[in-house]
Amino acid sequence: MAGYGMIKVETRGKVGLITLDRPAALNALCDQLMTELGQALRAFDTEAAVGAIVLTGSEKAFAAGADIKEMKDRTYPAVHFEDFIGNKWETVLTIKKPVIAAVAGFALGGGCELAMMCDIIIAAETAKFGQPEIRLGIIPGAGGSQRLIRAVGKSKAMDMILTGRMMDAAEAERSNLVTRVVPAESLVEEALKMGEAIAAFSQPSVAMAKEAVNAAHELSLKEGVRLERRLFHSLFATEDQKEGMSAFAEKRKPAFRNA
Ligand code: CO8
Repeated sequence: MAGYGMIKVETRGKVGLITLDRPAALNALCDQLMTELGQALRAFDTEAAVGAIVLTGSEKAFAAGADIKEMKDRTYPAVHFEDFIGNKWETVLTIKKPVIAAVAGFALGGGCELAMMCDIIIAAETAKFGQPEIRLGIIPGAGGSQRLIRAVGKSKAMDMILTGRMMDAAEAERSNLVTRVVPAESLVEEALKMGEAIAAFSQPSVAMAKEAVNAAHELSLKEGVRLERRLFHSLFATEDQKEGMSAFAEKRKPAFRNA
């Protein structure tokens, strides 16, 4: 896939790898970068050979936030009527395949929010998370105030958002913001390994597992369980359910066909 200027895109085995690549601005998430990221995510989502996506940045920064210089002169009517942020920032939420954020260095403001919109966050020991918008006279605008509290609870979310301080990788792991912390040099390989393990399963079941878990953020327990039941039942219409269960009974490895 060619033609991108601020991201790098490659396929490793069954995993799509997107690397944010705007080093001069610590991967600040400007309009062009977010447009390219959305295009790459959508392309991987429709590529049959890809079963999971890893999103990463550089050693120094996953992303240091939305582009402050691009935002600074915007007026209230402009941001309101253009629906600033809007769909472009939320493309990652529409992706059916699992998206793993592999975070090293700064994940601040919109960068932290982008990581939280992914399905799983793996952090390097060097990772630093924060919602420093308060220091700029604004507040998080891409879901940070809502997603951070769901991950780390009210007191710590308030602490992060009201003081604008950063959280290191160890605190992020203790607080359940990330699933695990790994050495910086093996971050991308670990994320790719996780992606490869997920991609080996039947894609319909992976997509439905992702949908069911994410729905827990939005639905009541009763509605969530009802959705889970419907998704669970629907998987009995797939060949892969027959294959997975037959393979277990026959003591062999399943050969999933994503059908
Ligand atoms: N926007 C634009 N440029 C940035 C950003 C940013 N968020 N972060 C860093 N840069 C630029 C710097 O201006 C600098 O450029 P130059 O060399 O031209 O001066 C270059 O990147 C390197 O940065 P520093 O020299 O500052 O590097 P340091 O290692 O000294 O410091 C920090 C690293 C601590 C990460 C520091 O750069 C910093 O504090 N950055 C800003 C962090 C921040 O406030 N992020 C929140 C932004 S607001 C936001 O994300 C709101 C989200 C709302 C939703 C999205 C709506 C679109």
